[in-house]
Amino acid sequence: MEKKHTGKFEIEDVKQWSLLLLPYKFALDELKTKMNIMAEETMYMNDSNPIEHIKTRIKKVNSIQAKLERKNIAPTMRNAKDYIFDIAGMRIVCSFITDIYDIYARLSNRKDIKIIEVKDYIKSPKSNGYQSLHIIVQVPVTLSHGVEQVYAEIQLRTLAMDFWAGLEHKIYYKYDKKIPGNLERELLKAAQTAKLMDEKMMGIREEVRSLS
Ligand code: 0O2
Repeated sequence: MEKKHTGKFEIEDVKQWSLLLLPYKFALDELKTKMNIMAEETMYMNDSNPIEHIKTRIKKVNSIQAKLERKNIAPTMRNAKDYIFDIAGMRIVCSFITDIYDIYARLSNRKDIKIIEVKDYIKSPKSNGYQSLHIIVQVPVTLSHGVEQVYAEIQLRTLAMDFWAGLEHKIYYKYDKKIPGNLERELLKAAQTAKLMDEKMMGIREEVRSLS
């Protein structure tokens, strides 16, 4: 009898969380369209695409709850909405660092996207070497009951930064979040190499541009 009740409660719970997550999916759909229009327009005007690829994800319910608990906040749906700003996540990968800041400047000038917070891990990389530009935005989403302002996190990084972050992420989980010291040092060196590579590639592009 008790088991049946628990089961029913869980289904209701899952339904409620799915409902909560729906506007975040719509916010990502809106953002994706806006970014694709921006990239296509740039292609026509400058003959180069600032975006290599875009990935989106909705944070899993257990990750949302774990993040709230890490912040010492009760893992409720209300708190998820009020305190977790990266439920909707978009990762934009560019070839060059200048493209990242161009996209950021364009986002800042838009009336339909509100910039809430910026963390520049390119100018100030994390101690492990992690680099990316993180922007928390609010996007209006029109629903049947009206317009909802939905938070999303946009991460902008180069191909080299993305390559590094992808490997570091795998190693981090392989070693259960405790990367051995020698690998940490190797990763830091790799991050510095990625930074040099990004600077070199940018220099080459500028040289080619100045010749044409
Ligand atoms: P997932 O699965 O990628 O979403 P805050 O909200 O400020 O209290 P938060 O969210 O940790 O704290 O802030 P921050 O620094 O903006 O980092 C959030 C996301 O950036 C992470 O999301 C990662 O995607 C990425 N990130 C940050 N630091 C690192 C790092 O050292 N290595 C790698 N590979 N990625 C990093 P999640 O939620 O951890 O995971």
